[in-house]
Amino acid sequence: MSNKRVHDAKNEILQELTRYQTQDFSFTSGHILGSMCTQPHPIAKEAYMKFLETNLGDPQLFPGTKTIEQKVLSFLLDLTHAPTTAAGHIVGGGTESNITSMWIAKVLTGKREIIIPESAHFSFQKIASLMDMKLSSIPLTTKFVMDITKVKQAITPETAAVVGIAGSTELGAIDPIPELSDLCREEHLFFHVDAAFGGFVIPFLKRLGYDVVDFDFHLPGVSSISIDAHKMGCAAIPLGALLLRKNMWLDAISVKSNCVSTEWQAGILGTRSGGPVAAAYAIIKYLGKEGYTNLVKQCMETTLYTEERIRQVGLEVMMEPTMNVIGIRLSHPRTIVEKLTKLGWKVNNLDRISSIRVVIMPHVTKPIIDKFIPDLQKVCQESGEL
Ligand code: 0PR
Repeated sequence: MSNKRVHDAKNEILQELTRYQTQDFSFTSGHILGSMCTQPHPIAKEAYMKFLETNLGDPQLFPGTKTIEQKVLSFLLDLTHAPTTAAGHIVGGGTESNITSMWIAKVLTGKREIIIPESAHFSFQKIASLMDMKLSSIPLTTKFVMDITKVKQAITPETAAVVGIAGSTELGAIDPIPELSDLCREEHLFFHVDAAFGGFVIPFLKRLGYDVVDFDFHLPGVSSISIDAHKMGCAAIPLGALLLRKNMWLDAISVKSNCVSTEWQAGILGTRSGGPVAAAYAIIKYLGKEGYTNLVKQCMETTLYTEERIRQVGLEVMMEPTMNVIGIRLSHPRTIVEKLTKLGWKVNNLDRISSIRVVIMPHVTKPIIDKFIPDLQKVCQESGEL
């Protein structure tokens, strides 16, 4: 092909891609109020592109990228007060972390029952189906957290693990992790904390002086933690980690690997891009704990402002926000979501608890909320919610 024809073909393909891309919502629009992800920071984007060809499934081919992976894990282990015996595994996100953790619990205990709160992320449904495990779903208290007395009653000789959530998908609620930790310690049970969202929020809320529940390895009964950098960590998708109290538990999910440069490979995936790991490292290093504290401060202030504005128009919030997630109580949430979508706003329908969810990520600012509230008020008046 001539240079001109190559150039034209390239342009045509890129134009086609742009046509598809314009159908997508973009975080820059400021209208995405229902996502637990945000626009990756420019430094994360640049780092991602730089490591596009790397494969963490073959660490001897990419030892430099492997070192970056260890550095990301070290930051996360430090953030969660992990003991020196701890280790971590980089995964694609909360779903993969939760699956991997329950895989470990199943192998270590040889048992199949998992005790989860009613508010658990739907990844546990996948776990039950994939690994032939049985879920025992615990009702919530009026504060939308796991009822500890019901957890005690649900423990059986077949219990493989108990799961608590530090930042629930629906409302950002934090289960009574310290009490669950004590209980699991007494009963010698594997205790997994799903902090996919809250893991990058709670440590910084604590630094800011907010009174939040402990959730991490400080608590001796916590066995493993899911934490996602592609949510409040502002890294690029996909980047999560499963953190484990004991590094030897990685053996439970390792197999002998032929052809690649390591003898053993841990986890679900084989080939894994180093791009997201480099992106996560870049943003972690760039922001540091100080930078994340400022981000969380900003998100929390906007959350409290939003809560106030919601109450002012006469609507009710599901609970006082613990973190940057707000549930708004409605009789017909689906109708409101549809009407808001027509006005260009993306919020989530929480049919299960008759409400809608707004997540105040770093791209959601007070001026955006000032535009959103009148539209919310209008659609609620039209629909008889107000
Ligand atoms: N655990 C918790 C507590 C979660 O909230 C989520 C996802 C997961 C695990 C699973 O994480 P991955 O989706 O990374 O595997 N919660 C988000 C939610 O349902 C996922 C999400 C994010 C959905 C951005 C939409 C979106 O635009 O809201």
